[in-house]
Amino acid sequence: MLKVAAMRESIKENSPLIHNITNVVVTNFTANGLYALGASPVMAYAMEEVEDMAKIAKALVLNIGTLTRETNEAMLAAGRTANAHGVPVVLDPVGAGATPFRTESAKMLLNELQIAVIRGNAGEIANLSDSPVPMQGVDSRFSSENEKELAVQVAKEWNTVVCMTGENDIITDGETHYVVSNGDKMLTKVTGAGCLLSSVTGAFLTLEESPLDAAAAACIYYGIAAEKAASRQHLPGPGHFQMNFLDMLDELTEAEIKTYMKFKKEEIE
Ligand code: ATP
Ligand code: TZP
Ligand code: MG
Ligand code: MG
Repeated sequence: MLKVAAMRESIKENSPLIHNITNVVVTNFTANGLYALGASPVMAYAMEEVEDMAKIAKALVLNIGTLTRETNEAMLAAGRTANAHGVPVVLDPVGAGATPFRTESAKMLLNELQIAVIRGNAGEIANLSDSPVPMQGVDSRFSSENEKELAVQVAKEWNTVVCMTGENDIITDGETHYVVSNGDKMLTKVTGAGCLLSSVTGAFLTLEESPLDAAAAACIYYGIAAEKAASRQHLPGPGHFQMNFLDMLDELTEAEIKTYMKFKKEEIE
């Protein structure tokens, strides 16, 4: 059984440092979301310091949302240091497939680094396979009847865990998969919902769990917090949802997690 509540308690107790090289859109939301969870965020991008920061972090999150040549190089340097020091690395391939620069950067990082978890929407994950699909900027307009097969194929190809999110989240290492059904459509009305989940996944990766279990637990915790935030009375729209959601990332109780968690775990034949 996945010990989601215990994992969250452990994050709160240890307050792990999460080094984010992320995009300019979501920086503040990501930092606040990590604080609400109980982790300690830092954003550091300069070539002069990324290696020093990655060395002391407990997880590194690479997010290509507003990529530049400089941040691309900084991500590679930080990732190499993290790998050398046993610091787990999450890749969020934001908008992979929308432009060649993004696709090539994501594939370069996957080729050069050991990535513990790739967290992306279905379109982004498809664009890391041999069968590219069109993207509308950072949003996925792609859906497939063979979602599980796609996630498994990409996990095997890059030898990593894939966390492919959407209405259902599919998390797989190529041999086992979780399907997590927690979440709320309001998450698609707030920018950075995916990016923050990637950083929250980084926080769960700091524990003594496999990357597969850590990523699944992150999706469950995050999805329940969204459900609770959306079900609060007097919800005029996405603005209030975003605030409620930060509150719920902080407040969620063990009893609520146990009551509302919705997932399946299956071995792949
Ligand atoms: P996109 O840019 O396409 O919105 P993203 O990178 O923001 O992608 P999402 O796939 O939207 O990432 O996932 C972010 C969170 O939103 C995840 O927790 C996921 O479960 C949740 N989510 C996304 N779509 C839905 C939906 N239709 N219903 C419930 N939860 C959803
Ligand atoms: N443009 C570049 S990065 C970004 C936008 C709108 C944020 C994407 O956030 P998410 O979490 O993938 O929806
Ligand atoms: Mg989104
Ligand atoms: Mg995204």
